[in-house]
Amino acid sequence: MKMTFRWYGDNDPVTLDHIRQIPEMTGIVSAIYNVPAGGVWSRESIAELKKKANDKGLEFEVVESVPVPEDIKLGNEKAPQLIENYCENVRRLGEAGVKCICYNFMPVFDWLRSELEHAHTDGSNGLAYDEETVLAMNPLTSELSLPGWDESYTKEQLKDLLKQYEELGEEKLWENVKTFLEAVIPVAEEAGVKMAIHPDDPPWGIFGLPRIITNEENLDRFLKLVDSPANGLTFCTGSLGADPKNDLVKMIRKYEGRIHFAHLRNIRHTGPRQFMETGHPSDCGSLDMYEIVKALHDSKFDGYVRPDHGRMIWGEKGRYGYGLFDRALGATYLTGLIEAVEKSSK
Ligand code: DNO
Repeated sequence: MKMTFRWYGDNDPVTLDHIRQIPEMTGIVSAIYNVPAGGVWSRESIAELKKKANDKGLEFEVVESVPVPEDIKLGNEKAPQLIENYCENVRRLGEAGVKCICYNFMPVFDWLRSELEHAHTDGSNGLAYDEETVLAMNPLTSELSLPGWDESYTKEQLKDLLKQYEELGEEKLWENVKTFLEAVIPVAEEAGVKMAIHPDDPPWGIFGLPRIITNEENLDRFLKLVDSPANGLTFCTGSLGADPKNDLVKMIRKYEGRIHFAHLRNIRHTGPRQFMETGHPSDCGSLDMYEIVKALHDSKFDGYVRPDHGRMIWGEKGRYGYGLFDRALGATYLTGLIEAVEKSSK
């Protein structure tokens, strides 16, 4: 397993110098951020990002994300050209030595939370989710804005998108993801790139939006749409684990060979459809991180791992979920778990 760290580029308050000093860190997970979803990334910008990482002794083998534009998910008349652009990005990234691309197929919103600075008893704070609060922010019926998304869309755009997806429905979304995979996976195979879809976060539908990458049954269906190792998963424990019905350890063992990237973080269930993000160690939350790492090890997972959302600790003010300190603690804890699991199974 290769330990990696997400880096948001030159505007990220977390620097490559910070990242390289975290023990056992092998590389960054990053993207080209100044091209809107659907655009083609220039070879120069990819090479420049790689060079920046390499100059600091870090690899650049994982991209998170090449975003999938809404037009592809909606399968409208713009989709074929945009899928072609997507394929071109996969080719270019493969040429530059990228081995894994993380992406998602979540309509409109990527992750959703009700609170970005939920206060913990130890004085730290982090992201939290409470279904009732989120539902009260339904863009169709309320003027409240969703934390983290208030600047991304106007109310009118949101309403329009929500309507389009309501008309689309879940089965059509499945068809559209199949069309996408049928075009992209052969290109990825040729480029030596593993595609790794990120689960929906949280893993259930909200505001009538269809969400399909949510549970074992749907992951089974997804992996069969195009049955190739290049069509794989980002196994995000915090996202899938938000639904206590998801048996993460069983799923990891089942998807041997199809998990290419693991986002390892803990959450604490605080009620039905209610959770908060905690420190990474098992005792901090509801997920057994030791069993998760052990299942990855037992299923011969040799892909990329990264700590995921961290809390804000020690007075840090940073990008929500992506500060330095708690993620660095998470990385170090995970490195310890990996060493223990590896040595005890020799
Ligand atoms: C949240 C992240 C997600 C992830 C995308 C992948 O913090 O894990 O935003 O990057 O869903 O496309």
